[in-house]
Amino acid sequence: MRVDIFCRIVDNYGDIGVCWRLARQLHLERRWQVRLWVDDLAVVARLVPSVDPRRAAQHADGLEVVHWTRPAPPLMPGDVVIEAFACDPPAEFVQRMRDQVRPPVWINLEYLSAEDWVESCHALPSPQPGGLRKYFFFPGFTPATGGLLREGGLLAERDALQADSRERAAFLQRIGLPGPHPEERLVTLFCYPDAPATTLADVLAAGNEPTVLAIPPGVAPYLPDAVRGNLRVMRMPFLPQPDYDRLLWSADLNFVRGEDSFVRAQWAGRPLVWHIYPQAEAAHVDKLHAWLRRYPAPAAAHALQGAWNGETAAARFGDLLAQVLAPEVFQLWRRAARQWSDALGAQADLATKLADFCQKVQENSA
Ligand code: TRH
Repeated sequence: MRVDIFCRIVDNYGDIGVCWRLARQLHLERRWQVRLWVDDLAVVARLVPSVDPRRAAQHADGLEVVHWTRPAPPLMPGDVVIEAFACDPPAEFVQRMRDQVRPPVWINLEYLSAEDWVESCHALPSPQPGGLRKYFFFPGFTPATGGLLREGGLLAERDALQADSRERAAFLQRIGLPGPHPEERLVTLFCYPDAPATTLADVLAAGNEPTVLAIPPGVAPYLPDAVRGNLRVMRMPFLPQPDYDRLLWSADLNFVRGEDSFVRAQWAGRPLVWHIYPQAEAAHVDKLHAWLRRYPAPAAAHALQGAWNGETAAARFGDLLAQVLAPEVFQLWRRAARQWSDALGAQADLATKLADFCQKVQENSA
């Protein structure tokens, strides 16, 4: 199968983060020939250093990467067209889709949500001008949704790293985080600017357990790279995606955000705190609570997520954090996080479901 994936970078890294993983998995596990259209190659190069932002057409990691310019290059559509997050492929390309004797299967890959309505909208067709049909594909947390991105060998690789403390130490050393001594707790921090990260650092510094807080470039820039009380703040480089996954697996607690790092932290099987992407009319609040209704963590860990997202004052976040870090609560959370990951891991993954779905639609239209 030949697939065109369209990715428009709205902001940050989540749009390309999701598209790149999907593209790679379709190529590696389904042997699909993938052409990925992206409107901002500089952002891709951040995640995938082998991509050259100055080249309008290139191959990287087994994928064809095309700069989605306006006007777009006049390429012929393949068997499947996936537009990520309703990004609207160019009108001339859609016209070429219409002109095919057998038009491609057209998918709109939607944003992730744990809300119940997702199940009833997943896989619905939407008629388009000129006889085309576009199918809504909704990622989600239940078997009746499109599932979550998860590569075939991911959980086995995670288990191997988590079981091998020497491998973990060598990995952390390689990415420039020497230390975490075996007795040090490792916390990672990836959040939006309005998170109460100062309170996080204060509570960790005043806590009983020595802690390393690893922060990627640009996040909470006001936190100095220094030792304070029981806290060591360490700036890390922006990592390639596979290394970012390994970092999440290596940590005891991960603060993540948006969509893709949020999913990856669930695959780490370790406690996570989610900074949700803010949306108009506070739509994100319902999304946060829909996920919390599914996420099996101790009550204080639930309340902590709301506080991190600004539902209560930063001081309340600090109190809740101190509560969840108490060893007896943290152990419960850690066990629940692993069980949650195992339960999700027993479901089919998004790329598999999407590829199977496209093949079925294609067969039915033959
Ligand atoms: O960067 P994000 O906030 O991205 C998005 C976008 O804002 C998007 O418009 C919005 O719709 C979406 O969130 C919900 O967060 P996210 O989704 O976690 O994407 C970050 C990506 O960056 C993810 O693929 C992991 C990757 N990453 C690395 O590869 N290396 C790193 O060092 C870090 C910190 C992240």
